[in-house]
Amino acid sequence: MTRSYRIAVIPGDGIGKEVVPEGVRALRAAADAFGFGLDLVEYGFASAEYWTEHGRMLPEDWFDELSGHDALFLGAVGWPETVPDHVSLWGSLLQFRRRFDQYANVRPVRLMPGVTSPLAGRGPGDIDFYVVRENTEGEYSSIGGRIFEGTDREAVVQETVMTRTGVDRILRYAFELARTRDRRRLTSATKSNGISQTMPYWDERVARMAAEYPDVAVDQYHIDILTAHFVLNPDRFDVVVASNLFGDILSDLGPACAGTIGIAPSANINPERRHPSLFEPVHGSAPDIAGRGIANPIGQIWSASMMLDHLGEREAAAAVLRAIEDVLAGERAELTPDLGGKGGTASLGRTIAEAIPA
Ligand code: GGG
Repeated sequence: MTRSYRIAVIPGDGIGKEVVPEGVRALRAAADAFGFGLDLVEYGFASAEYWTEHGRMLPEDWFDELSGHDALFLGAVGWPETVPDHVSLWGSLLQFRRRFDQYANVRPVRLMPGVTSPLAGRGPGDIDFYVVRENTEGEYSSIGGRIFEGTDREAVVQETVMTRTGVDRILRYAFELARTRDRRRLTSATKSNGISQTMPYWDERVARMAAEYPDVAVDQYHIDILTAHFVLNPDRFDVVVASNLFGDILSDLGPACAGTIGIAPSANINPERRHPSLFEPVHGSAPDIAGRGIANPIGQIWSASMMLDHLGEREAAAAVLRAIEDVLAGERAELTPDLGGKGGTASLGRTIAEAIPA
């Protein structure tokens, strides 16, 4: 065996703990089938349990510890009963994205065979696009504060930060992705009619970069009407590039239009490969269904496929995705309830792993 990858496995909270083992099962099946090695190191931090024990989400040496891995494989973070959501997210996932400069959050949105879209008359092939979300700045700046707390004059401010470097590099990533696609179309999410400083700046940078990509057709929509078009005309989109918050919202709405958020994967990429990239499903920890064994593991398994692709295991990545497609198109009863089936997390995960060719 010549190739081997060291992967940090971080289940996190809630259904993260249930779907991550299914992602790992698919990874192991792919490694056996395609002849590469895996050194999987599981970490219990970035979870409510860790917070309860240590009063923080991550150990002090987390950056050095995780830097030694080829990639990070995360489930979900958030357990509001124990830790306020902004504390858990800023104490873990957002630290990973920032410190490892994972500035491109790539989220495919695809109506898969066998999955029913809630949008009338849509079938496989009708919805197939990417949301490319800026992942390190924008509305998620953490700059702000409160004054006059507890008085009638109580006030709170939070700033949006867009840097030229930050905007240009995510736009370039999205333009380059659009170039690899048949339709070569890029849509920019804006709100420059209402947000009068940052969004006009975003639009200016889009226009400037578009001149470098004459082969890519570019349009832009204000975020409000863009969400309507996601529902009414999802076939219009190919690559959608958006700021941190807009991208977060669009990448939940897109998969919901394509049947279920439960299957949606994401890759938090450091394109320069100076740091490990992170792979996680789009969904969160879902406290409402955690512990019931019915969470859909496909978002996690598809994220495993994206991780393999990033590591250069292209055939293995394609085989995992094909296994997902085959199972989705097969026996309905095996699927989890969000897909109309009667199956559970582990049984669906096992079925997909067994469909990865040996
Ligand atoms: N698996 C993704 C996850 O745990 N998401 C929690 C969440 O709320 N994320 C917000 C974000 O991605 O900005």
